[in-house]
Amino acid sequence: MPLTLHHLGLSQSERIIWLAEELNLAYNFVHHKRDPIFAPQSIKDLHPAGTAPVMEDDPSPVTQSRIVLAESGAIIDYIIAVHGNGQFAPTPKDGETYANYLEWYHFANGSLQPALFSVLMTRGPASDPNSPVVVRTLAKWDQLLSMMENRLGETGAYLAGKTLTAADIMTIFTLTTMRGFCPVEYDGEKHKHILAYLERVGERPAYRRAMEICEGKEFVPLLGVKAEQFSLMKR
Ligand SMILES: N[C@@H](CCC(=O)N[C@@H](CS)C(=O)NCC(=O)O)C(=O)O
Repeated sequence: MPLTLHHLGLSQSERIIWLAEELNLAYNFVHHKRDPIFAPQSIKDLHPAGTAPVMEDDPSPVTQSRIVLAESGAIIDYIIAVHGNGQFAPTPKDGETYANYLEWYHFANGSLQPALFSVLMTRGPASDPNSPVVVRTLAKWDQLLSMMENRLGETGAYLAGKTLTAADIMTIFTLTTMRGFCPVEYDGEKHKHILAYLERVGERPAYRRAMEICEGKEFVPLLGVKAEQFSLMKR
């Protein structure tokens, strides 16, 4: 089995396992435990980025030798192109869906994830909730959620259109597991399309399998209005 997918517990590498399960790929799964909240040496040994996900393809059909990749977007593009027959990545022949796909695919790590990360970095227990930085970062997060809410209201399904694409696979971590690090709530009315979207994703067998592979049977994906902070953040 040439493909090895490295997952760091409770992290954005869940995206890659979800994609592999949607594609029904054969792969080796390696779980790395956080140490205590950051990446352990075993991840740093794989790639200078020192972050998860990391993918190894050995031998890669592209180079006939070992390829090691970090960065969710790069790994997703590689797997879809090399092992996935182009599935979940619309192309120009898909018309408007292609344009929407590109925008939302890049929105995930270009805007949404940095926005919630900024909330995490600025809104600590000791921070003043009225400080301009805290207010601004939360306002940015709210604005991006509204944008996504409108889009999901338009499609009634997924971000690029009626079917799942890699744009959704990139996005869901920020809307779910990331909230275990930085609890933000959704509003049942204001975010009703986002909540319906999370429910839709939560019903996908491949998503459920991926979450169980990544975090174990007991883990409950953070798909609802509220999210409890992970215990590893309360040390
Ligand atoms: N842009 C990168 C971000 C990767 C990243 O920051 N991963 C986090 C997990 S969510 C990580 O490995 N953190 C551990 C650390 O930085 O020590 C990607 O999409 O792969």
